[in-house]
Amino acid sequence: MCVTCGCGGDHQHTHTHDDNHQHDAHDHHHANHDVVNLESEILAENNKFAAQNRSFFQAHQALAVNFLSSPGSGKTTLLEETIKLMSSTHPIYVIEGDQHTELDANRIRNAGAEAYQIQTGKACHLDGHMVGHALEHLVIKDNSFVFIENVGNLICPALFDLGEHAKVVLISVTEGEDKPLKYPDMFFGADLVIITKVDLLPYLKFDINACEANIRKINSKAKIFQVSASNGQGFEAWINWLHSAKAYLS
Ligand SMILES: Nc1nc2c(ncn2[C@@H]2O[C@H](COP(=O)(O)OP(=O)(O)OP(=O)(O)O)[C@@H](O)[C@H]2O)c(=O)[nH]1
Ligand SMILES: [Mg+2]
Repeated sequence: MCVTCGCGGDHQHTHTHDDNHQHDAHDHHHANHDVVNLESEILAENNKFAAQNRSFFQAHQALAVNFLSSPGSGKTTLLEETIKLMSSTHPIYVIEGDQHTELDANRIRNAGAEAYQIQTGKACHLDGHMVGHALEHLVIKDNSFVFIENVGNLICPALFDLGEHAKVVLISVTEGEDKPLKYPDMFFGADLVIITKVDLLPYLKFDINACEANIRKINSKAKIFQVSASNGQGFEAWINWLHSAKAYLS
């Protein structure tokens, strides 16, 4: 997680070449132990905020969905098209997570939904605390949909419960069918996996059956949809899934 990869802001520490030479096996043992303890503390703290968010969503009967993928898989585009189809009949709010910029929140506003942008700075994932703050900036109506677009990253965001009802993991056809095997934590936690940009399949060597088989090796229960935001393929199944998940709340 971020403690290990060094992108966690407050907990960041850097190693120099000289430092590495001075470490002996004993130091490494202690360092690893400290890292494990720190990871546990961070995740335990996160879980408290996630529980608060979960209570908030439940009190408002708001379906909260956490969208996860590598950068550029099509999270914002999927949300834009979803908002265009649903926002006239359902209140939709989007919490956007990116390291920098307000670009995705602006795209969501242009598509017709309220959005709040979290800029994570050094951190490579959203956490429960950040999402709790974002919720203070949105006046969430009852019976709504709250979509949380996580920072594009297939590793760290998998570890952080945000209090969401469902995790939707996207993988685009340009990424390679091996990604579920290389980043198993992300795919293991998914309630739904959406294979995106399927309109591009005729131009690629991507083997979609192999990709689905790889997802199944990691996660035998998640639903898998094939979707294109460019030509609308798969959107009916996706929107139906959202409504079913929402109905399950009440
Ligand atoms: N051909 C095709 N292109 C798509 C599709 N969905 C998204 N794209 C393109 O993929 C690129 C990235 O899409 P985004 O929606 O910004 O991806 P993202 O996952 O939100 O990216 P980050 O927020 O940076 O992680 C854009 O150029 C989109 O137009 C699709 O279904 N088909
Ligand atoms: Mg985006």
